[in-house]
Amino acid sequence: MSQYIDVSYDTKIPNNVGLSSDRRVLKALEKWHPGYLDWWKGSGPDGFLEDLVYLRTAVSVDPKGWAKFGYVKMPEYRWGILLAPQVEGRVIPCGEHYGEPAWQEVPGEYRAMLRRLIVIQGDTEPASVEQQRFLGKTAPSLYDMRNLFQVNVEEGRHLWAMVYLLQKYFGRDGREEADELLRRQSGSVDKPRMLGAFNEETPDWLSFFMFTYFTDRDGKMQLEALAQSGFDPLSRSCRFMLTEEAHHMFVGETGVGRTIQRTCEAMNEAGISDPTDIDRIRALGVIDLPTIQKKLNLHYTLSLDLFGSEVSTNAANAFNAGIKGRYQEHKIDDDHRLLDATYPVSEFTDGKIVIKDAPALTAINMRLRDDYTRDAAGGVKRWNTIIRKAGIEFELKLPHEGFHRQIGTYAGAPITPEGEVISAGEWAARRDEWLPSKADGDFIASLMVQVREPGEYAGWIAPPRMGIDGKPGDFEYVKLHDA
Ligand code: BYC
Ligand code: FE
Ligand code: FE
Repeated sequence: MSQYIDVSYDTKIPNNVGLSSDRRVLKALEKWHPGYLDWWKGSGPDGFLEDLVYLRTAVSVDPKGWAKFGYVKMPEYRWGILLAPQVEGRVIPCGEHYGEPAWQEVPGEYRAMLRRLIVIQGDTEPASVEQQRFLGKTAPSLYDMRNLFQVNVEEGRHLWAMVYLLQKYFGRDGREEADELLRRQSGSVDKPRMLGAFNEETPDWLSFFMFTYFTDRDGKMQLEALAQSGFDPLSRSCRFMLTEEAHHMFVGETGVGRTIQRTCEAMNEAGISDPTDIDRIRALGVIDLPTIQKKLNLHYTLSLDLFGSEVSTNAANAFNAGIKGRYQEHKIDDDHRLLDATYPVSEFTDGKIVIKDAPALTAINMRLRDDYTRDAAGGVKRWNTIIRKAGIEFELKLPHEGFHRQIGTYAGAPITPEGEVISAGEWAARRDEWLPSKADGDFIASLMVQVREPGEYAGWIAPPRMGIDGKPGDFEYVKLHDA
């Protein structure tokens, strides 16, 4: 089979999968496309259909130089089907088929499991766009607005990636699932999105940055695990999606970092050294560090829930089938079958937190979550460096894994961010110490105003250190049609 590196533009849908000679799938995608555009117009960025946005579009799947930048109206963005190049001689990296050639077609016995994972992955992508629908109206700069829209069009492309797999490999029920992906809606009562965190609101820009830092990072970990799939088309899709994911987490990390930076600067300018002097700090028009910690607590814990239960037969089955691997499976030095191995898992029983050894095969979710927590800790360290350099005494922390959980062993357990088990009554009474309250939300909302002069930034956030694509500070990242 030939390798497709460059993207072909000979059909309406850019691709490197030879779509022009695959009439059946091309027709299915062309049939799905208008519904996608309707969804984008009705559920995507609200009020920005006519504006020119400086976006990158993939023109190659070569890790060097795959992107081209230019002004595009979002509904005209060229969403494409892009797979990372096929690896010659790739084998199934885990489970009972370990070492057998990777599947190029759906293995019949795992069809339902595979379809379910692809549908769940696909469901999160449009969900995040829906959650972020109204943020353009309060963008703190054109630079940030552009980054939001870049993330949005790429999540749209991730939906295309999963829809392609469904339509190409799953026939009629794949096409039905592809249609359903446009019917569910984030936060809907009748037809909600499938996973908890994707039905929550992203009400303001600090939430957006926390979401892209913490929840897109769940995306990264899940994509890493699916990139290890023995079903090669899924592996190749996810490998390419990961190259885009890096930018989403960059937006999150730098967004939170710039928010912290501005708060620290404002405190220093005003001679306030106590980070808990919240009223005086808020009067400066910046977000106090304790409130930033609360937002962190919320988005981190919602994201932990996305890993499923610590002990899971679903996860064991997927691993054993060779459908979903572990993070960096190929770098792990073990038998890749986990026949006798154990892994420490947390358990909340009789009001106590205990760590037990469980069969490693059933602890796949817990292990991926642990990898996630390590990965997420890096940025928190860098945020703390910003605070320390400003000479302010405050440290952001990832809360305990048992705090504010809705899935798994800790679901509903009254545990503090420090990991202390308390009574349910005390937890409820102290909730607002740890998670954003209505008043916190109202305050943050009061700072959210759209800034649309090139090179200018809202008062609560510092400018970025560098532009996108090497552009100067006053670059007009979005040309607003009503400007
Ligand atoms: N909410 O055995 P269990 C991204 C369900 S993010 C609601 O504990 P399993 C992105 C579960 O479905 C990455 N339900 O867990 C980020 C099951 O229900 P059924 C998305 C939940 O199955 C930002 C039952 O509980 N990709 O890409 O091992 C922007 C028992 O499940 C939740 C993936 O997630 C929850 N949080 O693991 C844009 C990868 N958790 O089937 C995009 C594909 C569990 O018994 N998905 N349940 O009715 C998976 O690998 C797995 O489905 C999960 C759950 C890891 C999500
Ligand atoms: Fe995505
Ligand atoms: Fe993402």
